[in-house]
Amino acid sequence: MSLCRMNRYAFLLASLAAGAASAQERPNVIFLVADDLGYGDLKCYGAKNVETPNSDRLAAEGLRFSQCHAAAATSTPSRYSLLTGEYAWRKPGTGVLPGNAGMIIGAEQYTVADLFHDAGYATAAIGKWHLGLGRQAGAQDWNGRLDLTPSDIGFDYHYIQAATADRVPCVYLEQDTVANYDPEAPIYVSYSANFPGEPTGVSARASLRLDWSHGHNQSIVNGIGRIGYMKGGGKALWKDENIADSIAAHSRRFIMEHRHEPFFMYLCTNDVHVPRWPHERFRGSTPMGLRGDAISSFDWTVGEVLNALDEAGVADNTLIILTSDNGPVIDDGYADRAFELLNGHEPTGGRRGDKYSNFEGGTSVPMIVRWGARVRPQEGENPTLISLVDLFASMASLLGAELPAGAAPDSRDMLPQILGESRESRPWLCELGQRNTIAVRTERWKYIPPTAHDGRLGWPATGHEGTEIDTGDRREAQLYDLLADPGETVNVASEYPHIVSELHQFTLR
Ligand code: NG6
Ligand code: CA
Repeated sequence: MSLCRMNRYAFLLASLAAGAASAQERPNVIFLVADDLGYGDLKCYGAKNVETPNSDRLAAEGLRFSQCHAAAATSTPSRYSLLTGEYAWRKPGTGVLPGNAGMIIGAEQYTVADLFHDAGYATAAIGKWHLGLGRQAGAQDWNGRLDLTPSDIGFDYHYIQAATADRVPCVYLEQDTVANYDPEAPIYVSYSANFPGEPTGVSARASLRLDWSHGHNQSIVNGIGRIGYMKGGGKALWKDENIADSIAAHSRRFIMEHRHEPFFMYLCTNDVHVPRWPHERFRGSTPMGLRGDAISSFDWTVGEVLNALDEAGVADNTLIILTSDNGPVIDDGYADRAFELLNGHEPTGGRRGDKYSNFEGGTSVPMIVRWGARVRPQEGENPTLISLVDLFASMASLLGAELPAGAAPDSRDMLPQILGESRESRPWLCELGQRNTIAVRTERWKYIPPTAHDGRLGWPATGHEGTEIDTGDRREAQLYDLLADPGETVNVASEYPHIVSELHQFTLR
């Protein structure tokens, strides 16, 4: 008997034991996960220069958390933790993946999608994936059927981008094969060598419609340089300006098709990751250029989901959790003038550090929760400290399901907090930086252990002072008293050695 099937019985037994309470707690659930959207990027979180009416409406109708953290400051480990309930640093090979990586979640692992699936939900993964595909890196047959996909870890349906929009292959995968496959243009992918005769962002730089500032100069797709090499694709290649529309359309369809049964949708937008190339109708919607316009595009997607729920008549019985996979980055390798055009906007809401960083800006993310009348709207921010790794155990609690032994080891049941019934913070949580350093947060303290390197990653190449990526790594231990010093400016490690040693234990692997 498969683990999934066994768990279905465990679920049924647990539901019987829980009695009537769980019978009603079967809302549809949507995790709406933005990419690289910062804590300060939505208007309801204080963003300047951009209107985000749909996200703001969601917040007004529910809860807006101010101390939610992604488990990592980059996508792959953050998403790995969200779907498995396990900190990514427990598993080697979970750093930012190339587009031809094998899938890093094994079929035998129990995911949050398995949890919903076993509870009788229809499940879907739509949008950015970035957790690898296939059993073996580099061995995928992009012209045939992939042999390890979201289908193997609890998702009934998927329509995904393999990795990121800046990585090849630039096609969608739907139900284990390339969507809209073009037999005239077979797809080949390599992360080591170009295909003979194919132009690159170096050889044909003058032809690019969006120049690169760092990396992103290998294959050219739609006039934009990417990471990695690909050949072919033809009609299956995505058009960057239509990605938000494609993801929204498939999300809408999934909602409509499953409106008469409980569903779980893991909806991951491409916005606001690079290359930022929003549809023309969002262009100029902000004074911030492509990055700001990509936030408008993200918010439009939120609106599409809210409208679809209204049209399907299921809005009141749908629990939506809107968040982001990691903190924001201003220049992430394309010359999109994001820095020059900020016009006073602060993507991290003033928190120190960006995406990649162990400082708070690296993992601080918005979290908005709405669930009809079940979650009573709260004015202002909800300061409960919570990690996205906690969503898994919290959803198990929602469903009254018992997890198989060993599943979601790092996830805590924070359901009362997510529903606004408790404001008890998580006692501590881990924040994984780009260089694999594990920082630790409590309500008051932030601890970053000493590492062998300092924090400069050495890009971008914009030449603007203050825009280098700083991972927060230092050779000495760092301790910040966030209540007195939310900007992490004064290292008080030497004044509080007992706090340092107490928190250091959580950084041991
Ligand atoms: C970096 C890329 C960056 C982005 C990131 C992953 C360069 C210079 N930078 O290596 O553009 O793709 O990886 O982002 O290539 S994430 O949000 O998916 O983790
Ligand atoms: Ca990301």
